[in-house]
Amino acid sequence: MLANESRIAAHIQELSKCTATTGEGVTRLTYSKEDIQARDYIKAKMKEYNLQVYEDGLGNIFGKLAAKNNDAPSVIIGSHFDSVPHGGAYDGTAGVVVGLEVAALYQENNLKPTAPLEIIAMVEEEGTRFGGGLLGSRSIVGDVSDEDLSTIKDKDGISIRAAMEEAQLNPRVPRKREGNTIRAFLEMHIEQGPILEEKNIPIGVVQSIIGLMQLKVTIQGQAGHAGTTPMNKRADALVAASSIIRQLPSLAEETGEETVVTTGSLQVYPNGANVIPGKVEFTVDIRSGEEKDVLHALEKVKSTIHAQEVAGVKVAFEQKTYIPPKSLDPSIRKLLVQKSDTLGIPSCSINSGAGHDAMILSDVTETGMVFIPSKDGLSHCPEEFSDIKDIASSVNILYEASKTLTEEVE
Ligand code: HGY
Ligand code: MN
Ligand code: MN
Repeated sequence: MLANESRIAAHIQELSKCTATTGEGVTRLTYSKEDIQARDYIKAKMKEYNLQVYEDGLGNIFGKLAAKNNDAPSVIIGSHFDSVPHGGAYDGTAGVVVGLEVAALYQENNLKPTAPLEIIAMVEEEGTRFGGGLLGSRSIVGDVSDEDLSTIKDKDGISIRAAMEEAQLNPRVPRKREGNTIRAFLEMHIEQGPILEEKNIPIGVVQSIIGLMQLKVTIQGQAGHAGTTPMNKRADALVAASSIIRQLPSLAEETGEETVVTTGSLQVYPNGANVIPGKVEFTVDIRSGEEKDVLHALEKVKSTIHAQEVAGVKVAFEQKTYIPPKSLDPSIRKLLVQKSDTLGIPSCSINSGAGHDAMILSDVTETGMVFIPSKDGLSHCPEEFSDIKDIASSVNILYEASKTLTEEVE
């Protein structure tokens, strides 16, 4: 029995309705009304597929299929279900749907694995609400402390703990999973770039994931009247910020061809048309396949920022995230290629320019990722699209790989 394309399409369709911006892409912030809508759907489907459902101390959803040896380390399949603002219907969601469909295939084929299969839907991978990103997977490996639940807050000053309680989730439940309780983690994700489509290959088996650094920069100037303040008496925070930002593209090019630097978010305070900006906050996202290039670019960004500290302008920055480049497990990669070949599905090796939960979980367990093509290489926008046929192919590969891994119990 192979993946059921209409069931997959229905999951994608139903989850795409869980958005705060209907008609303008998917906006699903962690613990929001839309998160709860999607969460309820995912939990209902997990129960339908005979999974025992629980939510951990950050709100990650797990669905566990009972096994002959229920205490053996689990094979975990899944991804994240939060989104960027006005994102697409496939980023993260498609990987959760793949997990659900693998569970449905176990049920349809009356399979009781020797070691457990767990399906996972993780929160806050994008960092859209609480900043930084990859929070759900970082929590699973033990990187999120009780204090973080109180100190990490969204732009309205609501802490993770308060937001969880508001969403009827329990922050007192354990968050960390010991690595020895996980046999392997498998994640399907859309490529979010043009390579597979250009090569006309339906499956990319991920070799490595780019290193990423995210900074939050604060420029403090002096607010003032736009009309009465002479130009030589201003400490304009937005002029300083824009001087930094316009230098970032050449700074990336100088560092190396794989290095990319992006400012994606910027807030101006007090944000009045007739007020000289007193303060500006913006992000700087630095990525490269080589750790030395990420660190080199960081140093250049820091000196570019400090160079703006003149005439009453003060600068500060906070490192929100740093994850070095990660290579994924060669034995899992080999298994995924083998299963693709056996199923007659063309595949190629690919490196990821996007960050993924897999890069965090690869610190504690053997981890593998497969990509499927993104139409026109687009992602993080409403136009994001991937073919159900390619999602179904990835299900069949992960289903076969999971069956092998759950039977390899010592
Ligand atoms: O930013 C990323 O690469 C991922 O989409 N969170
Ligand atoms: Mn994303
Ligand atoms: Mn993603």
